[in-house]
Amino acid sequence: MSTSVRTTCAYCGVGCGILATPTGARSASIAGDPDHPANRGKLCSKGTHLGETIGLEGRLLTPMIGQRRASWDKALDLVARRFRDTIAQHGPGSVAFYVSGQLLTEDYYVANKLMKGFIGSANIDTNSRLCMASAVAGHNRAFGEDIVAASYDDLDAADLIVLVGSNTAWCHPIVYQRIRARCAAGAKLVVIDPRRTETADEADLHLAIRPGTDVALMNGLLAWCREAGVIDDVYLAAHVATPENFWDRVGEGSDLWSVARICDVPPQDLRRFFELFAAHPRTVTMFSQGVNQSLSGTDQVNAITNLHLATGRIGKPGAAPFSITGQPNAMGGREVGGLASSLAAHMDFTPDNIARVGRFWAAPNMATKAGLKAVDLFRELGHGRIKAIWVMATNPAVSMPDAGRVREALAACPFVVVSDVIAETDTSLHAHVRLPATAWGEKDGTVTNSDRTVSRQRAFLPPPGEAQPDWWIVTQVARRMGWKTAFAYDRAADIWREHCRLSTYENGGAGSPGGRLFALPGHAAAGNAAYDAMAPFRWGGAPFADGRFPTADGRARLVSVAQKPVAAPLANWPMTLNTGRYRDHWHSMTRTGLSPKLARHREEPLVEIHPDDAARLGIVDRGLARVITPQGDSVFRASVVATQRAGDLFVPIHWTDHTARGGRAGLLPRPLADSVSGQPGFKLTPARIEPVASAWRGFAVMRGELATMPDCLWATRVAVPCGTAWDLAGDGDPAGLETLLPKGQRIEAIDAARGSRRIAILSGGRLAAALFVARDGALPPRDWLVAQLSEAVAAPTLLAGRAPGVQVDRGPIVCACFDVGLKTILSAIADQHLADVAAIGTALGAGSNCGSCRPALAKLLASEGSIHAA
Ligand SMILES: Nc1nc2c(c(=O)[nH]1)N[C@H]1C(S)=C(S)[C@@H](COP(=O)(O)OP(=O)(O)OC[C@H]3O[C@@H](n4cnc5c(=O)[nH]c(N)nc54)[C@H](O)[C@@H]3O)O[C@H]1N2
Ligand SMILES: Nc1nc2c(c(=O)[nH]1)N[C@H]1C(S)=C(S)[C@@H](COP(=O)(O)OP(=O)(O)OC[C@H]3O[C@@H](n4cnc5c(=O)[nH]c(N)nc54)[C@H](O)[C@@H]3O)O[C@H]1N2
Ligand code: SF4
Ligand SMILES: [Mo]
Repeated sequence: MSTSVRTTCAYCGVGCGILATPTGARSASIAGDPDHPANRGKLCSKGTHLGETIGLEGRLLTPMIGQRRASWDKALDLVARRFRDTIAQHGPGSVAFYVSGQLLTEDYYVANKLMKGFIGSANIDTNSRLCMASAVAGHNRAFGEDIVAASYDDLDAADLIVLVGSNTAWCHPIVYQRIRARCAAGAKLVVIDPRRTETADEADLHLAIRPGTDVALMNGLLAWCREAGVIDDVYLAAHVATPENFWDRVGEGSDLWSVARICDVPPQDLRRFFELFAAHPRTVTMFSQGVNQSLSGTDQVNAITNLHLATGRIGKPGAAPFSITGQPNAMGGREVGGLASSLAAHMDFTPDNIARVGRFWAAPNMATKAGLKAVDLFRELGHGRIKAIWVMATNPAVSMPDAGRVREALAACPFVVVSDVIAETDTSLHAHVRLPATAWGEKDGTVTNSDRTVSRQRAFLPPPGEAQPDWWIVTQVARRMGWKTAFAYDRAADIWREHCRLSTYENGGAGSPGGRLFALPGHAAAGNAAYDAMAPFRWGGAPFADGRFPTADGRARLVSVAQKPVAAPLANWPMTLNTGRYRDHWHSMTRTGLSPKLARHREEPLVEIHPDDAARLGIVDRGLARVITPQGDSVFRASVVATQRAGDLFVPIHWTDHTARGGRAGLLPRPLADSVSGQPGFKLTPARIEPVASAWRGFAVMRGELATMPDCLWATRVAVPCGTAWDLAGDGDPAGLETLLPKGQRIEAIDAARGSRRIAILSGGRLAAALFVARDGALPPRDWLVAQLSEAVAAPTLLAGRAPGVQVDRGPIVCACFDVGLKTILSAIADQHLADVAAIGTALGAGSNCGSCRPALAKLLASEGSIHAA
């Protein structure tokens, strides 16, 4: 019998502990680790279904040079040689690494060391630039070091939780459950988000502010606190440096009425927020991408830190600003210094730090200044000044702003290396060399979550094919570039120990010259067995409890920030485009796209639009619409919803050229970034939208994958049990699609009058594929045909698209764990008089496992309740 392995979830920065029990060569059962402090046994829908994503489908299993398999020796030699030659010819600034918060700390450490200490450039940036850079810069400005001031325990002690620009219910579901538990005990929840998300739905107060007006809101609150006597003058005098004229600047235009006008929220709601804030000293303000991903991101972060410092709500239980991180190891990346703007171990590029790190590494070529930040890095790539780039564990062709230009830049770059676990991504299409990395479940190392808790990711599956850990790949290249002893690690634990030693090296702690709070004392001495057995631990304890900050004078800083003028809508670009995440998908879907269960929550990329805008522009719900910005355009399916503000659009970031013909959010944002942090403003892009008519609609279902992306207006893929399903629409003749179908016995029904064509391909008596196309739009639901893919003998009614007899349409899936559809839930609520989420759980199972759908169930209950009350 297999024993369980304790590891950490592959997805978000909540950092939930997992017990993985192998059940076969490539399968495992997944459960929450009851002993992990981040989740105490719970998992959300994504974590729960990790077991569905550990097969070998789509994996890169051998090194590839171009389209040919290569030995590791050949591939590594080639990478080392091309980097060495490029550096010799054009200098260290002509090469770059673009890495990721999905690397483990050990991987990250060696990549950073190689670039900044040995190649001699700081051109290593990470996708955390797109994610956390504004929080890092804001922390540095306010506290003197990138310190997350809170822990999850603070949520348990808070009386008011303010979520700013964070769809926590979808993106950090287990933290959200903790917040809900605290609210059940009486804490208040305020959500500040232009969209009425499921997170906002359950809040005591939702402020649907005009996008990009967070500074005005927070400054308004600060000014109001001053009037209301909520400022902690004693704390300020003892622990905080206040710039000259700070209060005058906060006061400018910050009266309640002006702020309500700028933020476009009802003054009474604003007042209620201010009063809630005043009444609850134990406030946690948690923020993520609605704050960070802005051209004013750093100012927005500091508008929040200002509030907490000025009211003394920091360093006390239940009171802190809390930057919640996105990726599983976004924090570990910050700790090793993986951003181009930091050096290593929370040190920046001062001469003392450069000398110190150089001494520690015995480095021959220390970088002497910050490197190129992601947006600049890809711009320089496009200009031909970066001549070799190595991309690890990220998909910039999808996730960078202005991704169309990023693709062109990658295509033109003389030497592109991609380390990934997946063979074909939108980025690796441009790679000269592809290196197969071990994936979650196969790799071994550490990650740090949002609240500074370090946990082990442990292997519970053997590495498939020739895949190798990222740290191994990097050190092999470093050795081949000539730095054998500096990269002579045998195992991840060797790197961990060195990372811990650097964290305490010449580090007298906060307040001492060169001192920093980030330190991992005691861990450098851990032997291999201790590393393997390492229990989760949080570094930094409860920061700032003593009122001392890691600045030269030990004081925190208030930072003067002012709201940028809100631009009037532009003639050609009257709308603002917001981008973000779905509950059950992760980024470019290389993992979640494999799970039929996770696919069901949102099967297609939708553009959400307010009903007034839709009516004015002739856009209909479930019709197609093209979103256009100065950068590019992409087609989405329209979702007309009152949860959007009028004038705003929202699209998800998850679809790629491998999963859709449209739905490409990355093509749309501008390559503009916050001037302090370099983080792109993904949440606000001037845009317009227009309806798209199609001559026909259709779908395909098949065992396995389509050979190529259908060449039509709209095609989106979803994983289904035993295969894939495609939603299709187009102009012209749909007949071309038939060539995509597999070979086999073909049956078909054509109704020329109605323009409908139904084809099924049978193989060995089983359904292999079906293609249904209709000009009049009438198509049967595809669920039954999908189910036929799993049947040993195909039903005789294939071309009817349904079983003989009664049909049950479950509607879109709400609960991914128990596969319960919207229509099933609505009829159970009505028929069985279900009154609360728990009753739905008892009746249908929905919501009783991971809990990710509980906010959606609550919303359904509320809407049903209002229907019955009416
Ligand atoms: N399901 C799922 N979970 C994830 C991920 C995933 O891909 N899928 N990714 C992980 C990663 S890497 C990250 S970074 C996190 C991100 O987690 P979140 O930050 O919660 O997610 P987003 O959907 O990007 O954006 C959050 C919200 O910001 C709002 N917003 C937009 N503009 C503004 C504004 O001007 N002001 C304010 N106050 N709000 C605004 C958006 O409407 C959106 O609802 O999620 C992590 N968790
Ligand atoms: N428009 C818009 N764009 C955004 C955002 C937004 O809100 N709006 N959000 C931004 C944010 S916050 C983020 S974090 C980024 C995320 O964007 P990306 O980092 O580009 O997204 P992923 O799909 O997670 O890419 C991870 C890649 O690493 C591979 N991989 C997984 N595990 C490993 C491993 O162990 N080793 C190696 N070598 N490879 C591995 C996966 O197969 C995948 O190809 O997107 C950013 N882009
Ligand atoms: S909240 Fe969900 S996705 Fe995030 S770490 Fe926990 S189980 Fe994984
Ligand atoms: Mo992120």
